[in-house]
Amino acid sequence: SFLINVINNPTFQAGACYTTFIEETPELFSLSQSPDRVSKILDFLGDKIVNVSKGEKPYFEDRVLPKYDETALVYGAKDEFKKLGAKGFTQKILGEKRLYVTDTSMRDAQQSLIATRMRTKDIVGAAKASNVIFQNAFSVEAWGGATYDTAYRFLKESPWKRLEILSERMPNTLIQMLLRASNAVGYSNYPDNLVKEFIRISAIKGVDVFRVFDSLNWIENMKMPVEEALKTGKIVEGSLCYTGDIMSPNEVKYTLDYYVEKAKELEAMGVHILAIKDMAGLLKPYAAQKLVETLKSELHIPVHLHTHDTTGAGVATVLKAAEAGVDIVDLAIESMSSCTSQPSLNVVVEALKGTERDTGLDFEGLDELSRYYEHVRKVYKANESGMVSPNAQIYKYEIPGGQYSNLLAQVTEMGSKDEFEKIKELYRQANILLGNLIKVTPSSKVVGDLAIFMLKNGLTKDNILTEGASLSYPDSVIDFFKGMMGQPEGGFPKELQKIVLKDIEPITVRPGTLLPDVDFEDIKHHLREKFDMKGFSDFEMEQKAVSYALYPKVYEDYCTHFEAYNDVTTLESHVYFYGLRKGEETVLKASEGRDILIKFVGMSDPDKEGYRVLTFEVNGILRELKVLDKT
Ligand code: 3PY
Ligand code: ZN
Repeated sequence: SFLINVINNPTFQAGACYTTFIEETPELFSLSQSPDRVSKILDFLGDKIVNVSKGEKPYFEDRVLPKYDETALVYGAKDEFKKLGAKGFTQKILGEKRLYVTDTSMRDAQQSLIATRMRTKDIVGAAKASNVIFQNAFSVEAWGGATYDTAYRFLKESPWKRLEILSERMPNTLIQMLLRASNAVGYSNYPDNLVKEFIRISAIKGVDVFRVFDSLNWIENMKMPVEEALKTGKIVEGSLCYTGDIMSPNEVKYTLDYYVEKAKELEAMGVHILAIKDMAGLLKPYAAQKLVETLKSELHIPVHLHTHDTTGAGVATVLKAAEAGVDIVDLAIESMSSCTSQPSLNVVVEALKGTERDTGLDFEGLDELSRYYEHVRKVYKANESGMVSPNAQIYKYEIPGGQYSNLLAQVTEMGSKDEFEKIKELYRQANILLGNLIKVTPSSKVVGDLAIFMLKNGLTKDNILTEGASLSYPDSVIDFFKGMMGQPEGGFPKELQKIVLKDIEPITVRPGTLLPDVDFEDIKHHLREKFDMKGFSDFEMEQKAVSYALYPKVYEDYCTHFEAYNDVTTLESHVYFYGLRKGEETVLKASEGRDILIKFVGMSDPDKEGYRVLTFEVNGILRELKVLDKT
């Protein structure tokens, strides 16, 4: 009957099985790979070989999974949470001297360093070791933010599946996600019933800690998602985004009082933890000390600090916050840390050894994880931002970690890389024009889009109200001024609002109250009509409907890709991105201990129509494939 279960499993039927999963549980498998699956994978490889990266394919060594003590009896934060509940566990943290740590390597670090391109295979490769190594930590941030969208869009894999595997492999670890309040894991406000459904399913699939933030710190927008997350029984962090400089005598908007007042509102809402989300790395060490000291004296819940190391002051900020009594800090494994990412976990752990804020984490284990990620990161070289040293200019420009590299890429794509200095200055000006905003996804996109628009149209903050009066503005800027992201602190700048909106009337209520509910039954029907969705459970269809509702086109493209090429997640990452080099082999794991060995033998020149003939060996038997050269 066990066998029947496996055979009837829709994921299995679709051929979607992780190599690593199979490697470790060979007893589950007793079916041969279908010939259809092999052909589809050959099509996929053929296209990559011919149409990606002309010339020599880069060479990458195979990964070696991080070692850990497989016999260790693990008792982690998740066990404590299960015993004490969300409130009990978080209140217990308040009484402890130990500095708790969240490892962000699987989410924000890779989002900020390599454009969120890390594939599930590489992420879950670190999971079992992380579960042991982080048993004295608070959590591992592994989901949400940009990971949801990029999984489907660029990696052609399901973010739900990633979450499922992570929770299987990290049973003692709290898995944390970043939720953009009513924007969920997207870039604009979604209908309430969609946000609720997303939260409900995320909790079931394995999210243990929800960090909720709003891109304008508009508490009104955070209420519904916070309440929904609280209903799941999981841990809920209310997060305030940090901008400006509380130590500056010129700071009149984002002052210490501003943060304290908002923090109290979140505490009153019932969140278990208050998070300070310093997404651009603007929180200077002495500001951190002051902010944390003050929040600690005003609140009765733990304070969790999130910062980025863009300026290079990240470790100092974390240590000052630790001195001031912060309860939990976000850090990234060394080889995934610094610059636009989080400060280094390894160095903070060492720095606090023997002090009363000792994290209780073991350096050797962290070092092992660092070597693993260092190796894996090489495959994603093409997505590195190119930022190699810290940048204190960020204090002036206030560009979030994840956006910095994105903006650079956008400007490079426009063929004006030399204008990056100009763009940064225009970003600063756009922020002033928009009324000095909190800048974080998606409000940061509004500022970035306006800056690029200004560059393209020769506008500055001094001439936009005249020269820019008759232009049509980017959608994100229009949406913002319409009030579709919420209400910014201090209101909208009226003159620019009029120019951007022309005759459109802005709203002043929470956008979610105006958006019509999503019809999930209708979506499921649509998906069943369009794609082969036989054999999925009701719950699986609910996940798919949510994915479609959040990202209709991206999700459909993913389904189309799946039908054309089948499951590509089992391929090694360098093979997924670049195909095979001449003579290179890859193994498709199959049942009965029978692996399928695919070797790329060579290819012909293109014929008159542009087709090349590729020769493969599949388990030693020659197979030819015609592939259109689109380059
Ligand atoms: C996200 O929303 O993805 C972020 O990381 C914001 O800082
Ligand atoms: Zn961040």
